[in-house]
Amino acid sequence: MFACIFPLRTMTFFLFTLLGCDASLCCNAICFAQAQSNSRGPTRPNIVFIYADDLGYGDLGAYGATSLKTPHFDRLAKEGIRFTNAYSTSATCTPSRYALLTGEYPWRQKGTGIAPGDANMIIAPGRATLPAMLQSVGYKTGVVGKWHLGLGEGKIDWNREILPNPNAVGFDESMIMAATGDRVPCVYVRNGKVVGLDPKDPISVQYGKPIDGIPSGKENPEMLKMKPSHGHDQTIVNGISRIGYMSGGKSALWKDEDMADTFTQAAISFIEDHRSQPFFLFFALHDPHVPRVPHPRFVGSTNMGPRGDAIVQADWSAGEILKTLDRLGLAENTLVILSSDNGPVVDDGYQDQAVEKLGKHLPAGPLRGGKYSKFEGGTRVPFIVRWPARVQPSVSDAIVSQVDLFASLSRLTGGTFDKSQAKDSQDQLGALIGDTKHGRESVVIQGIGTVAYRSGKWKFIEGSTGNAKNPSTNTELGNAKEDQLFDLEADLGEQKNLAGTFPEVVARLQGELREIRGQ
Ligand code: NG6
Ligand code: CA
Repeated sequence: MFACIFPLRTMTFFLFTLLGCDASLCCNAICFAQAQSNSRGPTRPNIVFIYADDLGYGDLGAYGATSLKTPHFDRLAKEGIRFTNAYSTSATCTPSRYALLTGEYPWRQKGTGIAPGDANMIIAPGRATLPAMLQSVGYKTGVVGKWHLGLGEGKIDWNREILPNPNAVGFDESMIMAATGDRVPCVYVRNGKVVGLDPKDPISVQYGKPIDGIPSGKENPEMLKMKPSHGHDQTIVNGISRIGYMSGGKSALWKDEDMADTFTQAAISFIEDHRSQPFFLFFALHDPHVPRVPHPRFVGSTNMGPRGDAIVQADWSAGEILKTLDRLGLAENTLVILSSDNGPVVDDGYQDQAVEKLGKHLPAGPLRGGKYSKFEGGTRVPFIVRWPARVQPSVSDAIVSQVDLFASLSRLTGGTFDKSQAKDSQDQLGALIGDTKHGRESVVIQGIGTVAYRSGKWKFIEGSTGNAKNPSTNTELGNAKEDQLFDLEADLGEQKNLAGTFPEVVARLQGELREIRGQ
């Protein structure tokens, strides 16, 4: 299939070059042309980004887990590059996704915190995005799964086409849930329209105020098959109470047990439909986010209860994608990236035995903290890159951030982007495909709201008045009154605060961070 596409593309690039173009486009064209002549085969790969939700650094066999088996994730690691110093920008979902798609650190923009289920589109249509950049160089782009970046404008009418939706920010196709599994509305939205909606049973959604006559976890706990441990006591859907209130839409409500099957099938269909052209699939799994309700065939696949079983289900979803690429003969020239939007959490609001059955398993592996945290467990995430046609299997300690995918994939595919918009995205293509073991010099990471900074081996967390622990999830948030400085090479678990011993390093990192933040 690439045989007929590449010559045409190459000609287009040379034409651009002849006619004159801006410096970055020329560079991209030249880089692309160089890549074209690489004897190792075609270079403009399909791209599949598999984004698990709340999957921790220690949750995969390839990263040391022994209490559960993740053969498909491990296969990716064996056939690709396993990164040990890769970061999501943030320790929660919405900001990490914002950064991934826009190439901008989320804390630069208001309104990028955890979005409610009725939030409006956070990424403005027309803004430079990773999928729009890929679209502009001929990729077919699709998002399947968890969106959590808002929809529509003003009060959303879930009974009509919702505009704007992901299709307005660079995706040709979208099959999503609006926010999270634990937030209403509990329906799928395909290309802006609620799937399976009966117009005679319209959907109403509201946050803050209950809807009269609709059962809630708070008022009707006897109706629940899984009880909340904190929060999550509002409208009941499928025997599980959620955050927010909704009524109507009975025929459109999802069944949590079938969600992984539904999304995985949609992802497979996208690949099948676009097998003969370059495509970009953003496959955003819901697992293992709460509520953890895996399909019955995965129940009991670990001794860890629903959290472990949901991880095995996530691994299965990834495996189905790999199988599809193999079946269609696309594996060789498809760049598959696996990562997670933030670190792990054990009790995130439901009584699902995650704490009781954790046993010896360490969801964040050797790292301190987890989801919501400025310690490494919050944002240092699994990150694997497989591209058989180009990438040699290895382990890389290069520092990379998900915010870098925009610039890096732009160089890879010959696309251009507005550096003033994607201002934090660094071209780390060399590190990502294993040409160098050297990545970023430094990276800013975000806990809940506030940020921390890593430069080389040093990690700096500025003193603050924030809570040391999230009392509900029991996560250490990384906050302390005094400044904290850790040597991550000697002390990966961030136990020994060296701020008093190396005040000059604290001062340097503080200055660098201020500069990056533009203060
Ligand atoms: C929190 C929820 C948590 C989860 C999180 C978002 C409560 C008490 N906790 O507010 O359960 O939904 O938001 O997670 O409501 S994320 O991975 O999408 O960022
Ligand atoms: Ca998440």
